[in-house]
Amino acid sequence: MADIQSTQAAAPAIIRRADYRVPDWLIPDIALDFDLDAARTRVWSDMSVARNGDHDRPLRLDGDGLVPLAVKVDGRTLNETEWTLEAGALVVPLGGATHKVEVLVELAPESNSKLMGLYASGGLLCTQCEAEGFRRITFFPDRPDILSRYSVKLTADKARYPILLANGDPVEQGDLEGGRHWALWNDPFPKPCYLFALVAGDLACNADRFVTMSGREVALGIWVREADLPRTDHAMQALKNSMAWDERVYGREYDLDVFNIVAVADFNFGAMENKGLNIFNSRYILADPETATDIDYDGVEGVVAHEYFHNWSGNRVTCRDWFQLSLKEGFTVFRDQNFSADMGSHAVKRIEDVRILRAAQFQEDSGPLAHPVRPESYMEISNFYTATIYNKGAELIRMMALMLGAERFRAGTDLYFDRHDGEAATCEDFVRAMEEGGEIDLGQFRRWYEQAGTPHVRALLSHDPVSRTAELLLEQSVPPTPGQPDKRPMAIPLRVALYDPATGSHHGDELLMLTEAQQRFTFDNFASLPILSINRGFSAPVIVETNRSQADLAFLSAHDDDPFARYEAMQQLMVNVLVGQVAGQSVDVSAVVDAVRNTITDPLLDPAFVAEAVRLPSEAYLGDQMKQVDPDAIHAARDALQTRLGADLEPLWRDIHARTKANGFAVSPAAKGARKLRNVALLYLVASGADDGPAIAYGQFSDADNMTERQSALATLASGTSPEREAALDIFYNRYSDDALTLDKWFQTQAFAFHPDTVELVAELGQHKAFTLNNPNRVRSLYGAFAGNQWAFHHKSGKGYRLVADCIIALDKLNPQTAARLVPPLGRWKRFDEGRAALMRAELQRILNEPGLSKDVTEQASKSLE
Ligand code: 0A1
Ligand code: ZN
Repeated sequence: MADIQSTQAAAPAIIRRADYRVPDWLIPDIALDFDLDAARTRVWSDMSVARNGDHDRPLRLDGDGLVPLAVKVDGRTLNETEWTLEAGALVVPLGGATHKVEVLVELAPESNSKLMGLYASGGLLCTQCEAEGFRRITFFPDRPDILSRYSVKLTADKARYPILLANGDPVEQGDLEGGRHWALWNDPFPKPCYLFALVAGDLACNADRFVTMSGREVALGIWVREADLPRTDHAMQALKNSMAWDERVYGREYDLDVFNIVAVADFNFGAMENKGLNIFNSRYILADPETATDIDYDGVEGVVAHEYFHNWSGNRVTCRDWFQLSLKEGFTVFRDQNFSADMGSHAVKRIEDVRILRAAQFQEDSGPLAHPVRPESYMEISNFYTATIYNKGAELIRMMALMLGAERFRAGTDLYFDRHDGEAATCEDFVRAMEEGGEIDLGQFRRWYEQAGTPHVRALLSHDPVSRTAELLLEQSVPPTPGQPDKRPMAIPLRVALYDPATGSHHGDELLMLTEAQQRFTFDNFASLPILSINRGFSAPVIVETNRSQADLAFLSAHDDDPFARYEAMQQLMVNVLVGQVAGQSVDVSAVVDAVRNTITDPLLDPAFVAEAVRLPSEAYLGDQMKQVDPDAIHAARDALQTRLGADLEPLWRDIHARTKANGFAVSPAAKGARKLRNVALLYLVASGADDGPAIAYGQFSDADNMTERQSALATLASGTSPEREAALDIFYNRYSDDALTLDKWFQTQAFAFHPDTVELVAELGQHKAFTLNNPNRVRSLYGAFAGNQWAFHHKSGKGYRLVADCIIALDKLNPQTAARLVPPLGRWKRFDEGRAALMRAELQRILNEPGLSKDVTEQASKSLE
């Protein structure tokens, strides 16, 4: 008994939204003095503290792994009986209304493998504070509703750390004896501590400038290792475009005199919007044709924009508590999505975003980790940086924008920014600003923030020849999710058009508001049953089931004037065939072949759209359409359809592949579209089984002047067993073994490959000399990619599960945040057969049995077992 107790840690505490209380103490000002060194950094903090309200509670400063070396109140050093440490926090009883409190701590950045707080990465020292990393730097009330003015002094060895950066504007700098130097930074805007940042290191700068709409000049800097400087131009252009876009579209101007971005190699997420000093995972800054794909270029543009846009949606108006995370993240994703659409193609961007939503968020919403956009509770907030908070959150904003229309939506956002500037706000504040600014009632709409789960909408269209009317019956239901067995009807905005088969055109695009469990809508003047185009533009994040025939879908795939609906019709056509085949039905494949032929031979279509439309739905998406996922049958059916499309249309693919070869490299939307289509053509050409397929792929791999075509050719070869496969992988490795970001692609491509031995190959790659658990990008490239490869990960032996669980257990000791993000694929056991489900559960249990397991992984694994 005693043994069991000693190995089982207490269950982590649950934090609840309902428990929110205003802070006991405010910190209007803080001065931080860092004496920086990788092995031993001293942090002196000097805070003005002010009692908030009438109470006698002590000052409680959060801390994580810190020991106070000195504590002073109003200039007097306290002895050790005058403060206590409670669960890591420093508790100091104080008598007055305001005090000056000083604390000294010491840190060891080079041994901080969690990458939270102050840590070392490739010779740099940098910070990550969101969500609760500031408490690993100094004692402080680490909650986003405490806004303080920061003044930060950095001192360090000048040769090793010639550049010293912090938030805000630079004030002064100077040299010291012993080869040391210092810099002082001041941020005039009160901010929550999660936006604090510093960077020290040997960095080179891509310097530029931006003149704001009121004529102020802002100095822009992108700081990287000297050798990476040539790879920063795309990020700089994206930054300037973002600044101009936010002025034009939202009337939001930048507010400091400098805006700095630093790229670091070791980073848990994509990037961080620290005030005036964004810190990025280098994969979202560095891009050149030799090493970055078009997806990477778009990622850089989108993430640079995202972090920049946070300056208003997140920094100037921040979150009251972490349950409001989607207030800043959902809105900012919506903003970056629209920015990227404006920079390229709206149609293609929408298709890409919906694909991501379905792959990540719909899966989350239908599994054990489902939670509302505004959650009610958590154990570890880092686990809530999810597709639901980000991507579904963005869909909520999009629906409001659609219901309000552009002008009233802008009135709503203006009101929101004006009313809450300098405040820590809530999702409710945002909705209220939309209601008042946009003059609309969002009463029922608020359920989108409360209820988890993806709504299902059944749409049945019928026709009455006597009255010449069409009737659309809509029924909605929201499936039960953890803690929410019963759901109420949602307010669902559905864009709909009815195509008249006689004329081939529709009678106008309408916005229907579905608010009841069941609702009927009638449409006049139809001589015969029209064809339903529904959820156009993906106007609501729902799953729509219709009674449309394959012929209707074929019609829409050729004629729908809404590009998303046209794409969707094509995908549904393919889904019906593939799901039918997996279920053992005999289905007519020719409708798909014809639709693909029509699409690739339509000269009026944008090649990027064509490429999206003719790609087969992913294996995971097909799994989502089935009651129980059968990974092997799905793989076999999809592979067979790919082969059939390849073979039946082989001359067309050959022609497209030859014709889309560019003369020189460009990153324009047109050039990117051509490459996208070229890569799809190559895929089908190889899938066709044509003898020269692998040689053509190898030719593209060797001749390409850009990574988009090279990696795509490599991926196509990696999914086969031709001799060209090994040759290309070796060449790729040797060419890029010194370039971490590009080497990640080598790992990722193999982990994603449809190869019979992928599990064994991934196991070997985990032992490769270039593999390390210390770099999150490398871990995600191998194990993250592998867990997304449905066919390989769900190998019925369970060896794929074991591999990922082993990684989670090992990684948890170093970096719990990144380890926890690998858990969700194991939690989908309810969707699989009993054998697989048992194996997945066993791995989750094995993880939970690990002594000393982090709160992060404990939360994800225990919820996944429920
Ligand atoms: N706010 C950032 C995301 C982010 C969250 C936590 C982090 O800690 C490891 C890092 C970044 C964004 O939305 O970009
Ligand atoms: Zn964000």
